[in-house]
Amino acid sequence: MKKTSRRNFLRISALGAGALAFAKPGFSLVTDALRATGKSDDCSEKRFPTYCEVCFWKCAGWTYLNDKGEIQKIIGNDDDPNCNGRLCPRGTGGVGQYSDEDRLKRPMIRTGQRGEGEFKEVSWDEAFAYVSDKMKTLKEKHGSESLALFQHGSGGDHFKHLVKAYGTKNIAKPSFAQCLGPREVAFINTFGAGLSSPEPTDVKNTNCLVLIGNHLGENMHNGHVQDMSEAIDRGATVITVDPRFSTAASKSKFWLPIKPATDISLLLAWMNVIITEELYDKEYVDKYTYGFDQLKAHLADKTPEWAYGITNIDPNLIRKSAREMAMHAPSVIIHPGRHVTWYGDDTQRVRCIAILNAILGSWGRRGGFYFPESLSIPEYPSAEMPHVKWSYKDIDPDKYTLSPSAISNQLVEASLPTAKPETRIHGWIIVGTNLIKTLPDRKTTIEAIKALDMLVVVDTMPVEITKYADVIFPECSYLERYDAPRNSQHREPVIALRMPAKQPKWDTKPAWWMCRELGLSLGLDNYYRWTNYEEVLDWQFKQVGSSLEEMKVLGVKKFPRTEQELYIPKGQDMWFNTNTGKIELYSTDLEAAGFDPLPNYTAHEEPEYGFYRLIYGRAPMHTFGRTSNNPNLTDLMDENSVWINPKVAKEWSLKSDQKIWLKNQDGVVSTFPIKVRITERIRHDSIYMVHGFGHDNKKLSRAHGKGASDSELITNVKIDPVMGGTGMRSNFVTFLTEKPLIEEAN
Ligand SMILES: Nc1nc2c(c(=O)[nH]1)N[C@H]1C(S)=C(S)[C@@H](COP(=O)(O)OP(=O)(O)OC[C@H]3O[C@@H](n4cnc5c(=O)[nH]c(N)nc54)[C@H](O)[C@@H]3O)O[C@H]1N2
Ligand SMILES: Nc1nc2c(c(=O)[nH]1)N[C@H]1C(S)=C(S)[C@@H](COP(=O)(O)OP(=O)(O)OC[C@H]3O[C@@H](n4cnc5c(=O)[nH]c(N)nc54)[C@H](O)[C@@H]3O)O[C@H]1N2
Ligand code: SF4
Ligand SMILES: [Mo]
Repeated sequence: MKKTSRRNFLRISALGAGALAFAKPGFSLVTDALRATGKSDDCSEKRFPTYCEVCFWKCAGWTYLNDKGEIQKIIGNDDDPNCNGRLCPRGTGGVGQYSDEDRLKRPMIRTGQRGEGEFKEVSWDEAFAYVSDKMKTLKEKHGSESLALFQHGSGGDHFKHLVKAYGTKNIAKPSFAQCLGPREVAFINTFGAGLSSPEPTDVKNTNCLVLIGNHLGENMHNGHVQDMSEAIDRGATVITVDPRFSTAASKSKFWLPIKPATDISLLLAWMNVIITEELYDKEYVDKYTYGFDQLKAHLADKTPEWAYGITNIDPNLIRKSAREMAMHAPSVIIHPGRHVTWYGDDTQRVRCIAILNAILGSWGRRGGFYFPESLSIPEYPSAEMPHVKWSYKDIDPDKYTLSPSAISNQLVEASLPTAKPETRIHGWIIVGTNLIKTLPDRKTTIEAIKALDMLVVVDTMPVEITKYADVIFPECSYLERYDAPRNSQHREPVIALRMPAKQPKWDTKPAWWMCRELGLSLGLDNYYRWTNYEEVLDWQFKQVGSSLEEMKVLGVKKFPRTEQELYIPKGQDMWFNTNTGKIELYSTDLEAAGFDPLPNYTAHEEPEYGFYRLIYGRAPMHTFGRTSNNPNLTDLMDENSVWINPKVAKEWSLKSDQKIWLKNQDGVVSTFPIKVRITERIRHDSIYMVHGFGHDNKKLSRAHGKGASDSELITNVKIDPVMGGTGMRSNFVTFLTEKPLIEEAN
């Protein structure tokens, strides 16, 4: 990157970051910063379409080369509704994912023990020979089903095809059971439809946005942050429920600093107010919903006074905020959140959110939720996938029957030596997910890894999980490769192309290439009836009325809607994909599966004296651990800090910027110290830190040892009985002001 443009980038993005985190008035600063980062002032350079891989919002953009043929910048594609031509600071900093000198450079085979991080560099041929040999043995010894794929991000699509062709359906993403799984299950069991991504929340048109532990603005879901900023500018109300005074809270009419783990009680009380004061949408409820009478009876005693004792929220504030959302209905969004695996009763909490939206009539209404559409892009022709003898559904057939996806933590448990032999997993391929930091209960993950016959890791960086790999496949960055078409659901269907702007550096390769080569060496030729991925893309684009050539010029293409209206037309009869054909306030499926058909509040564990609840979240300039070594983004934020309430800091005589260690309820001590940030913005019973720091791979020259890892302190996991997700917020920490003895740590 040229010096001048790098300086420019830093100036602009620093403004973005500052505005996001700290600015008081004028949320539009955020928009300005985004606008500034995305501005193209010179179109003479060569540009190549891409979509961003820095987070899962997948904004479409252009990678620009300068006169010397070097990557100069990435800017948003004006036609993309995910970003409206403006990338967030992380997306602009995506160049750093390419330029990072610490990247994995060549295939490697392990020489030391798993976890030690000792490897030798090998050729791709050697790496493929090694892995195909292991995969053949695995199949002979335990069956192809004993292979599991853990994947997140674009590379996962290519590996999914490969492992299905090999003969397994044990494929999981941490973005289900560690992220949005409970939300999808709750919405499917209420409205007959999940939300997926980008969520069809009509933020652009809303008059009232209610954020419950969903910190849009720090959670930088680009298009929605822009929409929220504009909504605030035109006077929309924001209501935030968060034990922390988040950026969103600072823009809110009402901030409800809830006692953590008590949200269900608040949600029930809100519904109690809305029903007893008859503020709900009667016509909508009568016409479209099932179970209103049961709901009303269920809520009769869930008064704001009852909730006050549980949540610490003043009953008047509960009433006022409930009336406010009802006043704007149906142009109101009780936001379903995204990372919702908190306390183990998460499906039921999100059910409360779904029901509240339903009684306010916001589902299928302008300013509430719209009905998104996407294209159906056919798969490139290949042989039929082989039949599998068992899949993740057979691991524990009576459990999690309402879960639509594989559960990563369940696959980990099925890999333990104590697992049932009929459904035991013996080999893993991991693509684009750093399981050591991503899954809670690290001990179990490592125990499972140690028992595997094979572990292949496909990544771009030397991270925690790569240290455990038998073989590492170094993937090139997203700016150096083709991937599958991005097929986003939106107000209208929209597709985007990612193509390389540069040849892959060193000996790195795209995932599609790895999969084809490995597939051929496994004899799976019939699943790879093409030689170059361009053929696949061109064929796929042609099926939907475009072509690779056209997409190289456009980057993004929109298509007309064909299925239904964006919102429910007034008075129209509707059929919802549930047992009753109605929006189920009372869930017949949950009842049949033995769960509460209407959500109930149950109390959760509390911290012991001297301990504080560990809560975590996002910083606007980073995505989890995947950017913590990015040279552009570490310039903006290179470590996390621990937010501590002044009262607590005083009790412990802690000073700002002092480095301390955190120790959890099970005696686990953070490997690295973390800086103290004393702030009123966090409740006295909790501490807060940004997830993704505290890397322990020494090969990360910028990120190693910077800040602390929340993940290693999350040892108490609350499994959601409905869908198997991992509740991660029932962990408590205390402070150590001196470096603990090694024996004491972990
Ligand atoms: N403690 C704690 N745990 C959490 C969360 C939390 O907030 N706190 N959040 C949860 C949520 S919401 C989610 S969605 C998951 C996310 O979990 P992950 O997706 O595992 O998140 P990352 O830590 O970003 O790990 C991504 C890995 O992909 C690699 N990578 C980046 N780009 C590429 C690429 O182009 N190709 C390949 N092959 N690899 C690439 C990175 O180097 C990194 O090792 O984590 C969950 N786990
Ligand atoms: N910049 C940036 N943006 C991102 C990501 C990123 O890594 N970086 N990751 C993306 C991904 S994959 C996801 S899933 C989303 C996640 O984004 P969100 O869905 O917003 O989830 P979290 O980041 O977990 O949100 C944490 C918030 O919940 C609050 N909280 C903690 N405990 C409680 C509680 O008991 N009750 C309530 N009401 N609030 C509580 C915390 O104080 C914090 O403000 O962000 C996405 N956007
Ligand atoms: S929100 Fe930011 S990081 Fe995520 S895809 Fe868009 S530009 Fe990239
Ligand atoms: Mo997530």
